[in-house]
Amino acid sequence: MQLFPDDLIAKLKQVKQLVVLTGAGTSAESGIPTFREAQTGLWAQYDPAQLATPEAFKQNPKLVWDWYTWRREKVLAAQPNAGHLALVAMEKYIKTFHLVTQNVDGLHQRAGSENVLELHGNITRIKCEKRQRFIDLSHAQLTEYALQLSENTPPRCLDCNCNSFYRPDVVWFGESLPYHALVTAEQVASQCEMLLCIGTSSVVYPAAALPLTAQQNGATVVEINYESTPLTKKAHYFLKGMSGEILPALVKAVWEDGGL
Ligand code: BJW
Repeated sequence: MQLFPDDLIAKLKQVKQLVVLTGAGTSAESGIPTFREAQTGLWAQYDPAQLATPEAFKQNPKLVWDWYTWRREKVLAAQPNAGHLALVAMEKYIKTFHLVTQNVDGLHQRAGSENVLELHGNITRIKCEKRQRFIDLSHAQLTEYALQLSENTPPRCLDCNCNSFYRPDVVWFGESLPYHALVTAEQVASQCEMLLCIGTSSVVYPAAALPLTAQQNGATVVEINYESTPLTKKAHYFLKGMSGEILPALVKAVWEDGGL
């Protein structure tokens, strides 16, 4: 049985404004490899931080496209895990709840979370390089594009005749984050009473600054991770372990055992 500090339980029972920031570790128990863990199979020889750049796509569009196609297939085959579902439950118990994610897999939304801000885009969408026409590859539209997608890698834009490549609708290193998501995330982080930072290495900015923004504005910062990160020493609480185990236990301990 998981035991949590009594004062943390008491704070969570009272909290009215909560921000949750998630990273790749949140989806690890759904079978999606985290960003920085060793790649497998065909991709073992590549460094993800080298592939997730505009320069890599310019230099070798097929290689980068194929990597994202491989990862997209894993995402579409995956199911939300107990950690995702616990966050759906948590949202119901808290008056103002914002879920900010660095993940591109859409699993929070598929689990049923409603208030999700995606900081780094979504791997199930593609967009053309020039005019940013978006296509959602997880839906029926795919049929229309399937032939072309399979013939050319990467395919070129069909919609606006710009003839540029389609690329994944994700944020690569050196690119700006989606304006609305970032501004809203910074705003809610600066106004919240508590921020939970879950399953992220806390090294990629500006996302890694959100817990610090929250803390500077008086919020309690709780980190959930099975390893320590640059945030660990600064956080008020460090809950060491797997998010798919800790989150359901936390929801049970705070809202489902002791009542509100
Ligand atoms: C578990 C678990 C389980 C496992 N339970 N835990 C300030 C200082 C220094 C540099 C910069 C700065 N500001 C900007 C920069 C540059 C750069 C940056 O941050 N670089 C640093 C790496 C040095 N940032 C940018 O370029 C950003 N753009 C930007 O700021 O524009 C303006 C600008 C540009 C240039 C200079 C200055 C300003 C854009 C960042 C975009 C990041 N994109 C990626 C790829 C997305 C597409 C894709 O997926 O391919 O986003 S990179 C990658 O990292 C991905 C992730 O969302 C992100 C974070 O990864 P995350 O979630 O932390 O995953 P992992 O794998 O690293 O860690 C997993 C963690 O989970 C580990 O801790 C495990 O222990 C844990 N874990 N299983 C609990 N079951």
